[in-house]
Amino acid sequence: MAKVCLLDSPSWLLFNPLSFLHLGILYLAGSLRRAGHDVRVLDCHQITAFDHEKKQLTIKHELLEPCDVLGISATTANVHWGKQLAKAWPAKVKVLGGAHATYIANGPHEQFKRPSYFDGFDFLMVQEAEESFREFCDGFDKGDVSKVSNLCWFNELGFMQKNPPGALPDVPSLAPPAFDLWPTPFYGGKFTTSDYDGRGGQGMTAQMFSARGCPYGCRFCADARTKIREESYEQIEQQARQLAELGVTCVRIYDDVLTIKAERCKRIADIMHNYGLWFRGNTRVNLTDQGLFDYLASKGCVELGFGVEHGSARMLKAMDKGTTPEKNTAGIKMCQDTGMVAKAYLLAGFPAETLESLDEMEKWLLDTKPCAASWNLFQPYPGSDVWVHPERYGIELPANAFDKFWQTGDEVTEESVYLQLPTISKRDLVRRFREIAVTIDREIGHRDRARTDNYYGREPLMA
Ligand code: B12
Ligand code: SF4
Repeated sequence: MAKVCLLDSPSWLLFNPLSFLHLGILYLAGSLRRAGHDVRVLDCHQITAFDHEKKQLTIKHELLEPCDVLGISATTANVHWGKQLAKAWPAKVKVLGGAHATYIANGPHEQFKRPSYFDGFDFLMVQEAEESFREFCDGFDKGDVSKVSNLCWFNELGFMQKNPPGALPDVPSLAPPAFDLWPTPFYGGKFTTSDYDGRGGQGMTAQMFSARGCPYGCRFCADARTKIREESYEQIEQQARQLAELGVTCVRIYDDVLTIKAERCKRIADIMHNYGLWFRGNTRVNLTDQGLFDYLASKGCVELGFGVEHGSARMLKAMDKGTTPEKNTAGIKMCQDTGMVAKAYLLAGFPAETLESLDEMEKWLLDTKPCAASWNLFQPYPGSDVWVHPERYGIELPANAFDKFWQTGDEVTEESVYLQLPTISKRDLVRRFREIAVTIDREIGHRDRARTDNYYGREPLMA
């Protein structure tokens, strides 16, 4: 059976690597293990270090385990570092999977399907890959991977070749994510808002998924208008049990919209409660429900994150959010009344942004005062409607799309603003972005620091 090493691409600049495991590779590991393959999961932040001044990744070469198949995951924001790791790895065959590979290979823009954007890898694999990657590893053992579904590669002329797509995995029959293979110790704490500023940086909370897909159509999102596919309650319970046994006390349930079915959401809350797990989830303000929120709070839900995005009704319309600033305020208040942390995810710089709309954003924040805010700059990530149809938004995707680092985090500069919008200059956008960040720090106090600030200078805990 193939020896397989799986890991994410490093994200030192993007979020706090001490807080997030990678669920996609743990699902793959669960399926490969069930099929009898010898799987190792690595934490990319244990085998690399980062020089923040020079923005350079250092690889700890002695920790790269030789293997048959190397599987690396990446989003558009961190694929750059994944390529670097792949080039250095002593593996017989190297495969890139995850959001970036999927949305470029399945996307409409031929100019981005270039070998140089994927160098270091022998193959790309698109879509959810529990079954196709298992097929790939089986094929490796038999010496033939040529028929594996969802597989892509470049021919000698540099053109992308693609095998036919496979069906999406049947979620209710999937093996559970192999949480026990995750090498970094978990953090046993509640991880509430106050932890953003300190303890949150000191260890892993865990993530779970109870369902994949989202029926909504937000135009900046790669998951928009996808079918919901649910795990069974038994599967969810299996995940909760495994996490509790590993000493986890708080879990982020990363379903796109956790509260989409109120009764199901209550059953999930019961399961978490029965295993002594605090949890957090994400929702939308069109799904606010006092009874549900009270129930969640009583069962140990410590935080709900709302995709608020903006304080301007015009901008919410441009994003096709289907919400209004007033509804956003009402949803946040309802959540706050239960004692749960109400976090607002916010997005600046979407096409049609103006100085006036940024003023509205700031005013909304000051009037509403969510408990915490995740303050982000829009980038047209592959998979989103803006990426697929830039012309509809009056923008152009620059030809050198991936020569630039795609994630800005707290370090928003004119350099890091990827798009030139016709409605606001880069200079004004950056200036107001920074000013509003200061407003959030001053008036709300909890910008989502689970990302960068906490971990500078710290090494991940070693198992
Ligand atoms: C949880 C999450 C996060 C977390 C944790 C990230 C992490 N370490 O996993 C946090 C909050 C840190 C985060 C940050 C960001 N995220 Co995020 N995130 C998600 C989210 C909601 C869930 C990911 C997940 O666990 N999915 C469940 C598992 C089962 O699916 P999966 O990871 O995709 O894995 C499957 C397949 O992709 C494939 N696969 C994955 N890896 C591999 C590897 C191999 C070898 C193979 C063969 C297959 C394969 O098989 C897996 C099993 O089916 C997704 C949206 C979503 N619904 O998936 C966005 C998503 C991945 N994030 C996205 C973005 C844009 C970001 C940020 C850039 C946001 C920002 N501005 O800061 C950062 C960058 C992070 C980074 N690592 O680069 C986009 C990516 C779009 C793109 N083109 O790359 C997504 C798709 C959101 C969206 N709908 O637009 N994110
Ligand atoms: S942003 Fe959230 S609600 Fe909107 S389409 Fe994406 S996952 Fe669905």
